[in-house]
Amino acid sequence: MESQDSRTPVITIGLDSGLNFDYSMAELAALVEANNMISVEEIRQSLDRPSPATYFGKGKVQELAEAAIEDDVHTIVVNDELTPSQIRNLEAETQVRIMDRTGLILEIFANRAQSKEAKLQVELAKLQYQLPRLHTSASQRLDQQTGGGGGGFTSRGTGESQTELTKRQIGKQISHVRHELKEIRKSDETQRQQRERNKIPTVALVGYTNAGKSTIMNALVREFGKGEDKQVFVKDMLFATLDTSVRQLVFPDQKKLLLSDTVGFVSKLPTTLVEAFRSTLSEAANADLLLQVVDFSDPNRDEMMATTEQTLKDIGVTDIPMVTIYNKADLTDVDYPREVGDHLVVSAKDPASLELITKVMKEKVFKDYVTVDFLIPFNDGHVVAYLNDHADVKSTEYVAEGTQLTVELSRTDLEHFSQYVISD
Ligand SMILES: Nc1nc2c(ncn2[C@@H]2O[C@H](COP(=O)(O)OP(=O)(O)OP(=O)(O)O)[C@@H](O)[C@H]2O)c(=O)[nH]1
Ligand SMILES: [Mg+2]
Repeated sequence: MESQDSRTPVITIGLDSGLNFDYSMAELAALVEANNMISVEEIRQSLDRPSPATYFGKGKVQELAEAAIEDDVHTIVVNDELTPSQIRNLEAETQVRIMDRTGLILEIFANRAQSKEAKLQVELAKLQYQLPRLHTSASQRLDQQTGGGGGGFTSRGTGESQTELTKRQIGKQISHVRHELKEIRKSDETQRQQRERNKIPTVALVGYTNAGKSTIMNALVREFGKGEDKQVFVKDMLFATLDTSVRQLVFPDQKKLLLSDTVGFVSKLPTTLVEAFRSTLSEAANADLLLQVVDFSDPNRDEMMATTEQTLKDIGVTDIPMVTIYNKADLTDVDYPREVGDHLVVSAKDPASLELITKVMKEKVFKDYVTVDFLIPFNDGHVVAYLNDHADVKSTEYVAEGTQLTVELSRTDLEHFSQYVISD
């Protein structure tokens, strides 16, 4: 028997401004559940433009206040980012806590963050969200003070300097967090530069949250991860992954690439979060190839793809080649695995699908690899050793002048060893 629902009941409400509204409200309900809450009533209003003071129209706010009493809820979740004064006014009218979409996503991220870096990034986003909102609580305090009959000017003065003080404290905290993040990232940056030098191609998994990115990553690492088979966290929930993981894959033909998995997207991802996670997301920005993973079984997959594309644009990723992976095909009745142009239809739980993903990924990433014949004098035996370790040696023959090899290798390696190429 299921014990009593431990989730906090809330009312969800959104303004229907036309575009993708059903999707947006369904997404809000999922976000609410990801935060251990449950929507017991969904209210909608059609308005062309939100009211500057209360976001919703007067009648709707009244309805909301009554619904809160009737449903006995203490929190109302609004499907948009509100201004500080809208939150304050709505709270005054409804007498319950108003949580906007940004506040909700920040709370989920705060609960999910595991690593030090993720925690600091969420902290930074929260502080930046709070900063312009400080005035609200401070002036509220001020109102209360004045209302309590305190001497007008004096308490106003105190209230204001308090706000200033808190703002300064938050400002200090922000620079402190930034500093700590910078320290942590120094080593990341060194690693990235090292990779740049080694010219190992990188592939980044991107896409909507819960699409199956980490599942694909784990499966590929299990197969091709050389001594780096550390698995990443997979769970059927929103924002399971908040940290970027990078793993090296080495294929049987010696070709190597770096695969990275990172935070999933959701529509209207708060700008403070995108800002704070920019460095984590830069793994995608620096990739040679993006694999966009889509939950093919989700009726909202088109909107989810649009969300992913918009978020990529927001973080400045515009011209990286991309392969779309329609995942979770096992939950649909379409055939898989299939390759249709730049699209793959697969299931991360199916070995043949993983083979197809690997094949396509390699074709794209190693497309400028070339096959050449080398003649390497016996004195330069170290070159033969290097090529055997780092390139796909297709044939080896010993002739009078040295070792003759047919090798498939990257252009960087070719430049290195161009002196040994047999020209005909
Ligand atoms: N049936 C089925 N389930 C899948 C498939 N791929 C992933 N899943 C499940 O979907 C859920 C989410 O998978 P994850 O790999 O954590 O998704 P993600 O894209 O990394 O999600 P975030 O880290 O939240 O962005 C898990 O419960 C997986 O087991 C698939 O091809 N078929
Ligand atoms: Mg994940």
